[in-house]
Amino acid sequence: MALLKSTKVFVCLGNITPSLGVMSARNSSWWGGVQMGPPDPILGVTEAFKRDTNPKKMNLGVGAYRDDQGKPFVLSCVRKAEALIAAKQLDKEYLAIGGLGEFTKACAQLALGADNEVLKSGRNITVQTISGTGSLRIGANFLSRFHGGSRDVYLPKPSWGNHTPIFRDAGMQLKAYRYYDPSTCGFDFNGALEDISKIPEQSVILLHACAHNPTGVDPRPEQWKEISDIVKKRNLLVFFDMAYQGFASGDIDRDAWAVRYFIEQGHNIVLSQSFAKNMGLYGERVGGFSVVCKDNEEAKRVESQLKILIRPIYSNPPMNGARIATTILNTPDLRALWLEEVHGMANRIIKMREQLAAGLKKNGSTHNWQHVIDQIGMFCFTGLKPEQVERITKEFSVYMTKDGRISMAGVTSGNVEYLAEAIHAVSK
Ligand code: PLA
Repeated sequence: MALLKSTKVFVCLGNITPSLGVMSARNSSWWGGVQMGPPDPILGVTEAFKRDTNPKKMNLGVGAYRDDQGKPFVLSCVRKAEALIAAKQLDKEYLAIGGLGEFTKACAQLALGADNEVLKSGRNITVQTISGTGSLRIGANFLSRFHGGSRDVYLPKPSWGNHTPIFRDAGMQLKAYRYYDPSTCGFDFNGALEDISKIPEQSVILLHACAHNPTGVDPRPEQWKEISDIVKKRNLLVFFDMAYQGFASGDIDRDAWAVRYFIEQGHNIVLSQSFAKNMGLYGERVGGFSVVCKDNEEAKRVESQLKILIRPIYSNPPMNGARIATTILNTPDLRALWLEEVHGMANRIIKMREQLAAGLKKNGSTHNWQHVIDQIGMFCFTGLKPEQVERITKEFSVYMTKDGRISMAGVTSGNVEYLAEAIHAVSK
């Protein structure tokens, strides 16, 4: 009945205004040439998961932390910060184009360390961005517009799936350097050094600061040192993506080591930060983009152009998440609680890695699963082949990206045994 009614209205409207061309506009099409696109390789997995009715289903696609009951986790420090903010009855005026000043200051301090010379001499500019993705895109746009050297950006092979469209849509040319060695499920250090040593001077190189996505494989400090040397020799512009500070080791300073080391070595890096994972602020979209400059005067000029870039895209960033992050970073007891909670999340993931590897062994798997334990951060690059991924999804309702990456943050003590059984069944 309702349907009939609305059809009537529809027809009626069409008939009332034929002279305005409504009928002909309806019959023709503006978008006939638009082809159906594929689902997103990561977020599309969640869509498929939601359609599945199997009560045992597991979503190990997107990297979103779950507690040991498999529930989305809001950190206590976030809840407390929200209460403090609510009590202040703050206004909702627009933020500045570059975001909340207190936030950008605290954000840069978190990455670089509060006593970093760069901050003391004011030779960085940090703007608030729409989480890590927005930061990467503002950075990519900035490079595309102002990096005189080259439009080439070298990504590790493999890299986070969204890096390619972010840089491509900003007009950069995508290139790659070797990073992962499937035969060892580890870092291809020699391959990386060899490839980086051949990158044309003044190109851009993207480095994952810690907890490399999707492989979970990070260089060791002594390897970072050699990478820094080669990058310097090749005169490359370093773009650090730090989306997981705290998630690799549970220690925010330790996870920022590579970024700080590169700066110490004189690299004037650009840096993307996200608070999605380490504060669990996924949907609040809190992030920062920093450019380390030669001096304060250069930083001022860069700032002016970042503002000119941002203004026609989203004018200025949203304030709520930035207020939450700032309150946590700048309130000593909340900051201490946050550090504890980050540690707790990282530790739970490490425990799940151990239990998964043990479960695989218990099921009689003869493969070497040491990499499940050794890999770092949110993800495990299982080594499952696309056809095995297809089977595990079809037969066990275990959802993951096609490359065999699983989000360890979605594994719990309640489902780790089921996961081990499922992986063993498709890989034996
Ligand atoms: N950089 C890397 C390396 C990432 O893995 C992600 C998120 C981001 C940046 C951006 O995150 P943000 O915009 O939410 O701050 N990667 C997720 C989510 C966790 C995603 O794909 O959007 C992933 O599952 O890979």
